[in-house]
Amino acid sequence: MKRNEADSLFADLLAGRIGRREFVIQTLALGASVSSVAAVLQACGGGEPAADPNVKPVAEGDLPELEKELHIYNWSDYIAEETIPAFEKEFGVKVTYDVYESNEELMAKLQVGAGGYDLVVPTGYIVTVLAAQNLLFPLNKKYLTNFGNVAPMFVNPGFDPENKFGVPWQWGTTGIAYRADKVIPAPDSWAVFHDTKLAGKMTQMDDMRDAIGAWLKFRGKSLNSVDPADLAQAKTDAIAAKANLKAYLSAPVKGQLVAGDVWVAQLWNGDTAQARVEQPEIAYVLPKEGGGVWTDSLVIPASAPHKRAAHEFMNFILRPDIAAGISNFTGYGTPVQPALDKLTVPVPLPTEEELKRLEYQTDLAAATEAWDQLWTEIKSS
Ligand code: N2P
Repeated sequence: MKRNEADSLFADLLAGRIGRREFVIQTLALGASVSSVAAVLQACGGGEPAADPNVKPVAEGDLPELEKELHIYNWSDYIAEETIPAFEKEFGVKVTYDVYESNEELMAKLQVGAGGYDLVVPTGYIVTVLAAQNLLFPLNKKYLTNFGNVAPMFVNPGFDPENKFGVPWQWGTTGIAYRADKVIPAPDSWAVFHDTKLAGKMTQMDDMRDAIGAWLKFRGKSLNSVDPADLAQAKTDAIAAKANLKAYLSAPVKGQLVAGDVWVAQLWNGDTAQARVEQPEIAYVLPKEGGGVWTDSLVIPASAPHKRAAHEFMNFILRPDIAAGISNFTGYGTPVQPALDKLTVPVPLPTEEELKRLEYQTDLAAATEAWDQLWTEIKSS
């Protein structure tokens, strides 16, 4: 086992930068024995007993009776109009539904304990972060009788082993939306954001992982890189692009693409498909250098007041007809296998060839601070 890395994980644990669970996973990956890791945690005292990642989570005790309320916090434009009313009617539960525009916005709310939410929808790598901070409630699979509908590629994901905390909601990719009637030839590279002829007509996403990640891919690097040289180059590329950007803007850019105020936008495939419904000239491309692929999951905050209703909603959206209804509105892919042939505009699962060009975001762990700093420097440049 490498001593320096273990020491730095230990320092991260003591400083609260990583949780006990993350500490266990990472030190075991470095080759430490289960008993030595347990001894370290015992010496630290406090907290829960360390979870052995090799042991399947045992079901918790029964959940209470179905509560009459449910508070959901989700990304904007990420559900069908009929989903909530149908759930309220069938289960007699009153749903409060709020929206956010980025994982950062969601994290900020959860970390200060605000909101009183029962269900939130973080991207995969954020599930890892929230779980390590003990902010999530482990699912009681007994109440998820429809879990068998989940397509195999979404079962037991790396970011959430054994689906201990999350049920997949939707998956998608991060690429470039553009107005095919105005941008000729069509863009095929992240380099389009360096094209001064399009200055003032372009946006990148208001999300550090996506905005910086694009510039790492542009140089053939991983969008999870923590190498200082890669990040320095990404900063230079990002600042050069920023001179041409109208704004950093995520989902709300759709209106501007439709209106023709923005011609090129870094965006997700589904939000692009939603804009295309209003303006057929809006197209989408995955740049030749590659882009991001992600799965967002429904998870229950540890502090959720209505945990039974949260499980019931999770089980509800795993029904094929409900899942298909959601994807038919959002334009994103469904992780529910028997919903696939019910989509009005098919979003097939990614092929092996596509997956080669795509990369999943992973937790940056101790390097998050360096990325935060870089993003602040880019935005204030
Ligand atoms: C909803 C898009 C959310 C996708 N507008 C981000 N992972």
